[in-house]
Amino acid sequence: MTPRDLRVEYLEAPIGIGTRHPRFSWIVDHAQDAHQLEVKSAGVPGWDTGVVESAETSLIEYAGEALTSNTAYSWRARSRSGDGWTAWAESTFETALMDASDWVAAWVEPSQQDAVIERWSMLDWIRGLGPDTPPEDRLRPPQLLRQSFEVRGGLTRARLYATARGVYSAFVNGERADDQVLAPGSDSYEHRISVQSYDLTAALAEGENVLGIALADGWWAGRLGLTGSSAQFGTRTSAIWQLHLDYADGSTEVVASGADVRSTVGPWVYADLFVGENYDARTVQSGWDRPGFDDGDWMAVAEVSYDHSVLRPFAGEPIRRVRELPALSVTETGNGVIVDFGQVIAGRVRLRLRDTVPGQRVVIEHTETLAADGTWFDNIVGINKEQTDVFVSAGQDSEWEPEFTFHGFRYARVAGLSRSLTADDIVAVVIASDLEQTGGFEASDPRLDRLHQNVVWSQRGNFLSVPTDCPQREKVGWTGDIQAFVGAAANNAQVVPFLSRWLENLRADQLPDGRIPIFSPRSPFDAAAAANAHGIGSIVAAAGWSDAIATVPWVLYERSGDRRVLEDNYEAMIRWIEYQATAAAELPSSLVDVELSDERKAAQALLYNSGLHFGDWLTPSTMEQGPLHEAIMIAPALTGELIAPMFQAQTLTIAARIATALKREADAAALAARAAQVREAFTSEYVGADGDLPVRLQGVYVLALAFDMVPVDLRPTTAARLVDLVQKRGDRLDTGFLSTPYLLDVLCDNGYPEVARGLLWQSEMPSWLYEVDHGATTMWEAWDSIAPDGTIRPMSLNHYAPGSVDDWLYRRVAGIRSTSAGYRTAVIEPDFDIGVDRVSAHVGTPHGRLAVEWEKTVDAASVTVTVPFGVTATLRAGAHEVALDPGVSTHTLAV
Ligand code: RAM
Repeated sequence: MTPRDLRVEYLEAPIGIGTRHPRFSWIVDHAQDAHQLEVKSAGVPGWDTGVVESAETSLIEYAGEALTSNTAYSWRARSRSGDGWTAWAESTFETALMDASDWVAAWVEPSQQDAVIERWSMLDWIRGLGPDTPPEDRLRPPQLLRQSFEVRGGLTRARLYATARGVYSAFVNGERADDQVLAPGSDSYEHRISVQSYDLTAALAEGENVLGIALADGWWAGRLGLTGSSAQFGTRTSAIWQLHLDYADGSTEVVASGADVRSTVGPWVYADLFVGENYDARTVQSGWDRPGFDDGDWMAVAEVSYDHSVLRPFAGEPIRRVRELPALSVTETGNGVIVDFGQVIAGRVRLRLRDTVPGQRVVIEHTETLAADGTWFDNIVGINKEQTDVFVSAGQDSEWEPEFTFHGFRYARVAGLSRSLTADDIVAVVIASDLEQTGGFEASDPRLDRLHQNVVWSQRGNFLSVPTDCPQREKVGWTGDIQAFVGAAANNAQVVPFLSRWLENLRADQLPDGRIPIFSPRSPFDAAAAANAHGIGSIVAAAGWSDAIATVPWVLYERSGDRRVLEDNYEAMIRWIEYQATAAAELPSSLVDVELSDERKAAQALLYNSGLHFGDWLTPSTMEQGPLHEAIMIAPALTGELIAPMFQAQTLTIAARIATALKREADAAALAARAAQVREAFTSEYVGADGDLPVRLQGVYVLALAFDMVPVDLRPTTAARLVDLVQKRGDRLDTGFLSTPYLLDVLCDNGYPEVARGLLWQSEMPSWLYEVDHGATTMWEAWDSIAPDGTIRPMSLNHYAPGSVDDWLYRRVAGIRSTSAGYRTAVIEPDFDIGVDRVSAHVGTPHGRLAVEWEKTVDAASVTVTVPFGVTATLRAGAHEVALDPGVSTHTLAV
């Protein structure tokens, strides 16, 4: 059997890769003892590894002659086992424009652009301020850009490289250039802008051809973040592209954006990621992106001399329409038609319009939940959070879907139609970064299945260009959220390319003093806003948020074995560590007026425990105390001082492990020694002789145990105190963003698996199944986003962070655990006492799918495991251990 699933940088036959050292992977269905790999391109000396005596099939790094830009390569691999060599398996890849010097094109800027600057502060948001004019008076229309060019006969290959300061869609000769949406995605545009690659060979014809670009504000100039301020990166949109044409006679041509490009305003009144889109079909100029169209009354563009060095070939999967959901119900109200799609998503609707008259205005609003009585309710408050689309009809039957916006919603309300809407007239279009879904979890309990599905949906809704907090209120790449969720995310999908690209942004956003910001991309506007704010708005870096620079790479490495993700982020995490060490000199506010012994001073000087942090954000019991904007400040105040040094120690430990993996032994030893010092200082300052901690909140105990902040001999009493806290809350959790990922593991690891199981099955608020029982279809931001009496908090219903429990379902309930990087070794250790009869789950490993299915009867359990070649797995149940052979095997165990 030949190698299968050939990948370059995780992708099948990618075009437009940007690395000079791509890695090659494949999967084999035998025990490989050697491999051989060849890479070739016309006219370039190839690379042949020769016979390599190695079982490795994953991420084998290219080490041939330097790859050149805009070049097609073919490669092949074969694998040897006891049965001899396989046949060769073949695939291809292509490079993008890898160097700034490859760019001859100019950035082109449509001239008719009124600057739209709306600046709001967090205080404005809290005070309920906002614009007092309608969006059509404040927002501006997207632009169309058009370039006509000639193609000769004998074209063999055409590749377009394009991007924008804004969001754009590319069209060729009247068709879309491909199926991606909202390109180039969100980036830290000051430092890097992703360039998309398109194969246009089949789309071009001999003679005149036309390239069209529709260009809107997007993340560059549109409204964004908590405050809904606009123009956070820049005020004017622009685009750049370069089309490379190869002919059969060996000649090449380049069509580049420049002064010959024409522009005009498009058929949109406005389009904004937050407010929504307003499209006036009466102003469509049909044929604008085809040859023969007269653009005589369009305007000349301006060339802008931006630096080409920010241009980076896009890596990973673009945003696409990943699925469509039918309407489950359509209900006429006196005030529009409410459509229920049955699922909270990120996306928009596609609507069929009939019997309209010219100028008829159809308005589509979006929300995640209705009020308890079924009436329309907007759960997202804030400035510019309208999530409302408008279609103005030209009087023709048509189908319409917005182009440059997306919303977080389950329900749409449509008003302004001339005939009643049927379910056939409308679908919800889900958009997301189109990651390969590699995992799955199912149990014989529908509530657990729903919980898992809710996590998957929140992951889908928030893996949209960058990992975001929520797809309707902020759409921001909060570091703490992904820090908490990365483990779960990595089971469900192939997240390495997506998160590696985001980490590149995060590193670009690192401050010169080493601080890793609380979200990325971070704009110049964000930096200025933090500098001018007081209190929570002034936070730039924070414990548990900034630590994403260590946690995310480490978890990715654990699951994928990808060392590059460690190498790339190592220096940045060390700089963050050094920042913490320097900031440790400052005393926490609780100690500034306290007389300290020399010993205590020395201990305090090691601890990063000053400054403002989000702490164990949204801890349930703290949220019960007062109005929302006051309640959210309680956990930061109570837990910041304790939690910051805990993350400091944990990040040092993770960095030490990373240094070991990178064979930086001296660093590893130094980092581990510093971690030990921090832990010792923490113990002497905060851990009582009886294992008690100064703040009696579950999350503080959970993190202290998870991060080894408590000396071994005190662990049992600390754990007992945690259990006591759980019981005092009526066997319910009381953990915030940072501690929830560790809660159930800590209980299991300290001898309280039955308490962990009880929390999983708890159905009273706050609990995971409370949400499920109350109709949740995604994970909620707060455990009480919808209270038992139906009261809805103005909070998001689509935040993946509390869905970190999904990782526990895979690791502890199904029992699949990677025990060395990239599942080289794995343990299968199901929890037969979890309270269900049957579980099946699988994850994608670098070696193929690792799956487990178990079923329990009264006193026995039957476990079927599918182990790919390349994974050495052990089945464990209590004291019982079985070494698993590759392939499928079934085991009956007494339990
Ligand atoms: C909220 C975000 C996010 C969280 C920050 C601290 O507004 O939604 O989830 O990380 O605040």
